[in-house]
Amino acid sequence: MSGRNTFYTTTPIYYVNDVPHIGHAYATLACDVMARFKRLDGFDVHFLTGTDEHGQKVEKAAAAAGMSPQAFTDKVSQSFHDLLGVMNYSPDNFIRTTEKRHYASCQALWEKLVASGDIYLGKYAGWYSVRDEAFYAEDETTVGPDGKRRAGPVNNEVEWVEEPSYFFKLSAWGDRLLEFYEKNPRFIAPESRRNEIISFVKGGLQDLSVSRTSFSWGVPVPGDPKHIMYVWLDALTNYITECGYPDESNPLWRFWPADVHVVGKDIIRFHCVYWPAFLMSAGVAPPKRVFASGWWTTEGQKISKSLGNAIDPIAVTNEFGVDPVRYFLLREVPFGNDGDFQRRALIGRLNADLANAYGNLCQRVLSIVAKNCGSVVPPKGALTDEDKALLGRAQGLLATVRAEIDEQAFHRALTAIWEVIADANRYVDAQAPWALAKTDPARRDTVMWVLAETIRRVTLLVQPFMPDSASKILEQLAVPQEARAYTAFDQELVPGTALPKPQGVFPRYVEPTKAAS
Ligand code: ME8
Repeated sequence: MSGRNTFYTTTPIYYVNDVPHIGHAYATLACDVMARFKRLDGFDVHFLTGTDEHGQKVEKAAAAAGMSPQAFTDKVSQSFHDLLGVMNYSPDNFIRTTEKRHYASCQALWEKLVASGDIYLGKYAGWYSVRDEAFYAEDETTVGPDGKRRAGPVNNEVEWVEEPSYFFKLSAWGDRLLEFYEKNPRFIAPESRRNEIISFVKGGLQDLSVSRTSFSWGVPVPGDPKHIMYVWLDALTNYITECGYPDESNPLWRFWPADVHVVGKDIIRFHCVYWPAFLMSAGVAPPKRVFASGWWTTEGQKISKSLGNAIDPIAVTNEFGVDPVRYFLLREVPFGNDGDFQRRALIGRLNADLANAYGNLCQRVLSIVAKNCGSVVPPKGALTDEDKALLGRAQGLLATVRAEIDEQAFHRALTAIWEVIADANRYVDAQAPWALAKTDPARRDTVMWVLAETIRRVTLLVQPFMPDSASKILEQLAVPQEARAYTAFDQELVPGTALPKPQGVFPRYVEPTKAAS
């Protein structure tokens, strides 16, 4: 074992009832940035994503597609797997709940819950939303003008269900959950979600139905296979299946408890109430943190299949490039808030932040170095206060970005980095190296060294967000692979190092002109 600090982050596992859209790409992006940052920062990282393949919703979607559930899930799961390449994600594994090891893990957890005395057989009579795969109390539902009863975060339809069911004694866990939230103030973020969960638990918990008998696509209950485990009990367990549960001698068990489960705001009740209660009942430590991301709309509208307005990650990255889309998603909206995906805003950021600010800084600096400094890292003379100020701000960025990443405040990390980029652009204008070429070439060289060194530091921090673009820029600064981790953050550029020919990394986006008139 490595002896390094571990970091384990997970995405929600995606239902395979539909193909992925930008909303699905979002949680995985946040995890990817954290995983990449932590790897560069010396952590022993495990990053997990995957697909949630059981339950009534998936069974119905398979039937509607005229396919067997297994063939259907194989097909749709592949489209989520393909998304990893499309968005340049770097998970360590992709889990599917139809894997054998996952059945074993769910059944082992079930047996622990039984042994704890938290499972009993009864009969469920109440409301169920197949879309949410969630049970709702009568007072959580409302009947709309169309006469349909609805409930839940997106007001999906519910149906009446009456069937034999095993229950988990969730009602007995309220006080222990409240105590757990109290002792672990970082467990639920952002703060508004924490308040929402605490008041839900304070309102009193009902026992939770954890098996169904009206369909068969799922993990059978040990010893009573007519019962299929509730899909959320099955799905949540994926996070420990990955670590080898119940075999705590599995080397991957070192990653449990997870550092951050990233989830959508619609599924926090499952992650912040049910999941820690199941784990505590089974004698397993709950995760350290659950961060709830907001939801994307597109051009002001809810993303919906019927409107056909879902942003397809393949189409949008083909048009704008992977890195600009990654940047936009995390820069445009504070993580945790809802956001509106507007094409105009994406183009605005691409041109202003990437092409004009960052791209132009790299381009100006690297082309002067290539043309006027002999294509090598220029010599560094005595530093002025202005030089030291800029270098100091770039140096201070690592601590700032590290702290923001630990809060999942990606937009603030990016804002801090772009402030230094703006400082560097102002410094170029103020120092006017093109004028120094005639009056004081040695000073010009120092200015160019300060700029190249600032770009190096900034770009080391851009790596987790825009890996390919950062890599191209670091290549142009001849920063070798082994000097790109944060242990090498203070390893300055060495004057005289030969540099390759510079090339633009962030072209401006120009709307394709309408057919020539
Ligand atoms: O909930 N914007 O799966 P899922 C942002 N299988 N995020 C969005 C979004 C949008 N427009 N639409 C969906 C499930 N999401 C369960 C998870 S975890 C043990 C099981 C997010 O495919 C949504 O909030 O319905 C959720 O976090 C994720 O996509 C997966 O949704």
